Amino acid sequence: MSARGQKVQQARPNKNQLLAMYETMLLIRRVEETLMEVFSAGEIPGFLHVCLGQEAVPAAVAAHLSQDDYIGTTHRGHGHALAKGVDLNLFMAEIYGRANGYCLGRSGSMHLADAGHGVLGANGIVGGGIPITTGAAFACAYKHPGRVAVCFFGEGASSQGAFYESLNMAALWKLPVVYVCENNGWAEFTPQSVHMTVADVAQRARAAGVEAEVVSNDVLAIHQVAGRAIARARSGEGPFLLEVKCNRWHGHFVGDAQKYRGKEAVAQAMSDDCLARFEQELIGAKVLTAKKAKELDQEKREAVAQAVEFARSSPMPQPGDLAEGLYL
Ligand SMILES: Cc1ncc(C[n+]2csc(CCOP(=O)(O)OP(=O)(O)O)c2C)c(N)n1
Repeated sequence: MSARGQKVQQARPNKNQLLAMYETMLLIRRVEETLMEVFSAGEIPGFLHVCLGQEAVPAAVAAHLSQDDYIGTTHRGHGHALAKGVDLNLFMAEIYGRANGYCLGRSGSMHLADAGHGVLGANGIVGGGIPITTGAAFACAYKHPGRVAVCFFGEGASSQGAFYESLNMAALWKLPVVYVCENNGWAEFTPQSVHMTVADVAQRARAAGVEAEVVSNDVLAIHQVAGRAIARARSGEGPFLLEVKCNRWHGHFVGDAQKYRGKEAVAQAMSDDCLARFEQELIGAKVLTAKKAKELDQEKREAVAQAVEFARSSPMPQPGDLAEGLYL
């Protein structure tokens, strides 16, 4: 319901919006595949967590956001930042730890942030983004009515105390925040059944007085519920939690062979391909042709290859610049 008591209707996406979501998913897919490759070849320091198989969530949710809305994200946050519109070259340079990356090469993958696109930051602390994004929602309500904050996290993060504290406060103060839980069934090497007593994170949200809904890993289903949730939040009706049941295709981090998961279970997870499904739907609906899909794929591959070249040829940070950007 809107502030005036009318039910908020979510318009179906038009052809351009459908194609834009498809392109976002395709870009995320090609970026993550490439990052797996170059990380495995030893080109990138630190740890890397990819979101292959989960591309529908960032694409569908960010389709409702504008540049000055905020997002908070996680260690598995590349897709969220890309969907929010960050520059691919500066993104790649940051992941490579280069001086011209978004955070001068100091954050890498797990703390990548870009204030210009409202990306409050990835976070190596599980659940750490939840209170930060809730705080940004308070700032929206206080200083910029009409703006929203969206917080992405995994089901593992919902067992952190900060999750309950944040949702309680958001419900109490009707903050314009949408919590998006990508429930891929695994927290590192632990299946959900071992660390949670409830099937749905949505149950936890409702206990805090936050409305919640569970959807499958389907880009249009996510787009519809996210649209309603974000419109409600914008009009002052308070927080919402959207839980997407999805699958983690690969190990927790790049290099984790996930021996703790049977081959059949992995194959089963990988059969849930949100991008391939969406592509077939778009072709069936005559929004896309197989030829156009190939062209777009080539375009994304070239853009990613060019960003990798940009990052490789970018300068390393210098020790003497360490204090640059700090408040002293
Ligand atoms: C406070 C904290 N505890 C533990 C860890 C180690 N850790 C890193 S990722 C992770 C699991 C996160 O699972 P989930 O929130 O479901 O996200 P996913 O990895 O599935 O995307 C854990 C326990 C951490 N980084 N921070």
